[in-house]
Amino acid sequence: ADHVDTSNVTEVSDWACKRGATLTHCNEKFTEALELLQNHAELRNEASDYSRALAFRRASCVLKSLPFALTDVQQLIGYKDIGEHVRKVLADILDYGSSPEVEEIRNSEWFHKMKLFTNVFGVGPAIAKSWIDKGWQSIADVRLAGSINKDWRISWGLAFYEDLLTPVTMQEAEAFETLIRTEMKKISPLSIVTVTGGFRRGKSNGHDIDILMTHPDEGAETNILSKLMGALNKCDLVLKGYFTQNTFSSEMLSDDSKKGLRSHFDHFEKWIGICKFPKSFQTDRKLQSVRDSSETLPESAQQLSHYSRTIQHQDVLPSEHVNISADNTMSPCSKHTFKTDDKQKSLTLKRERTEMLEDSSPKSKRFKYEDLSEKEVISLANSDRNWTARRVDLIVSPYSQYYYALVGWTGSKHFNRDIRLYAQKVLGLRLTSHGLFDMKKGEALPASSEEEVFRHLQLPYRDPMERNC
Ligand code: 8DG
Ligand code: MN
Ligand code: MN
Repeated sequence: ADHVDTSNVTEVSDWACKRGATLTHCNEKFTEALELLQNHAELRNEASDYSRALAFRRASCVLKSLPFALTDVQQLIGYKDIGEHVRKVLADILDYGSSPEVEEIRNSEWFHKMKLFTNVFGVGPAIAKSWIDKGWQSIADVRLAGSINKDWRISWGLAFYEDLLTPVTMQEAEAFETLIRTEMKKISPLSIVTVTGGFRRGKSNGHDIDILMTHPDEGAETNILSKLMGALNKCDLVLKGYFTQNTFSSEMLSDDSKKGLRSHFDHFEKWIGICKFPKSFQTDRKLQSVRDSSETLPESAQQLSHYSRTIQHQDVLPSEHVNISADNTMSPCSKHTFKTDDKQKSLTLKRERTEMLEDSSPKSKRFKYEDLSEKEVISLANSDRNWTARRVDLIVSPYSQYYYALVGWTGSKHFNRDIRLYAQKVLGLRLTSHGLFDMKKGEALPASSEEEVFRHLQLPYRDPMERNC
C-alpha cells in the first residue's frame, strides 16, 4: 500500500454527469455489492434510508468511472462520494473477498421476499411489507389470497408475474419498435419514434421498453398517441394500461416549489401499460415465423402477418425521416430536411378524416381487454398462448421539448438525478424532461439537439452509452 498511485485523483470530477459511466467497467464486484446495499436501503424505505441509498449509489458511480480495477481503498482518497461506511465495505471485499454486511443482506429472507414482492408491477415497499406482515412467503401465497386490491396493475402484475419478470430482450425491443414505426408512419408520416431508456444506453435487456415520440410540427403531436393505441388494439397487442394527459404548463416555471424540482415525474402525455408481444418477436425481428404460420393462427396473428410484409418491404427502402434515434444533429429549425411526400400526406389526411367518423361511434369499450375481471385476467394468463406480456411506456413530447425529453427518458435514473442537481447547484438552472429553465429570468433555454442540451449545461457531451451511472 506504500506505492498506491493517486495521481488521477484530482482529475476526476465530483459530478457523475461530468465523468460518465459505461455499462461495463472493471469494478463490477464492488459496484454489485454497493448496489445491493442501495437496493436494501430503498426497500427498507424508512426515515434516513433515502439518503443512505443515494450515498451507496454515488459511491457505486465513482467506482464505475474509475479507469482501473480497485486494489486498495487508498486509491479512493480525495473522492467526496466515498464515505466511511463504503470504505469499510470495499476494504472487506478487498481483504476477505466479501463483505459480511453485504452477505448478511444477500442471505436475508426479508430481503428476498421484499425483492420478490416489489417485482410485481404496481407494488412498492409499503405494499410488499404489508404482504410480509400477512405471513405470505411467495407469489403463490399472494395469488391464493385472491382479490386483495383495487389497483389493476397489481392484479395484472400478479397474473403475468413470470412474463413480466423475464427481461425484455433487445430483439423484442427492435421488433416492437419496428411495429410502432410502421404504425406511426401510417398515422402521421413525419412523426419521430425513438427507443429510449436502458436500450438506448446499450443495455441488452430491460424490465420494459420506453418509446418517445414527437412530431416536427409543434402541436401535431397531440393526437398521435390515442391513434397509435387504437392501431395497436386493432392488431390485438394491447392488454391493459392507462393514459395520462399532458399537464405541463409554463405557469409551473414560476412555481418555485421544491416539490416540483425534486419530482422525477414529468408531465408528458403518455401511455403506461402492458402489451402482448407475439413469441415471434423473440426470434425474428421481421416476424417471418408469424407470416409463415398465419393460416393456423387466430385473427391477431393474421393481422401481424400483414406487418411482416410491410416491415420487410420497408426494410429495403432507404431509411429516411423516421429514422432519427441515432441522429442527434437534426434540429427543429431544419424542418426542410424532412422529406414530405404530398401524396402520402393527403392520403393520411383522408384516412384521418375517416377515422374521426369511425371514432364517433359509441366508446363504451376502447380496448379489448380493458374491462376483464380479475378472474378473467388470470384465465387469460393461464391460457395456451403464443405471446408474452410486456411492460411498455409510450411518451409523447412536443418538439420544442423533445431533446430534453430525450435526455430525461434515456436516463439512467442516477444520471438524471446528478445532472439535474449539477444544473441547480452549479448553474442555478432547473433541468427537467421539459427543458432547462432560468427561474430568475423566467426564461427557457431551447435546444435542438442533445449536444445543445449539454452545451447549455457547460458539460462535455456524453453519448447515451456513457450515461450508465
Ligand atoms: P430498465 O427498464 O432497462 O430496467 O431501465 P431504464 O429503462 O433505465 O428505466 P425506466 O424505469 O424504464 O426509466 C427510463 C428513464 O425514464 C429513467 O431514466 C427515468 C426517466 N423518466 C423521465 N420521466 C419519467 C417518469 O415520469 N416516470 C418514469 N418511470 N421514468 C421517467 O424522464
Ligand atoms: Mn426502461
Ligand atoms: Mn420505463
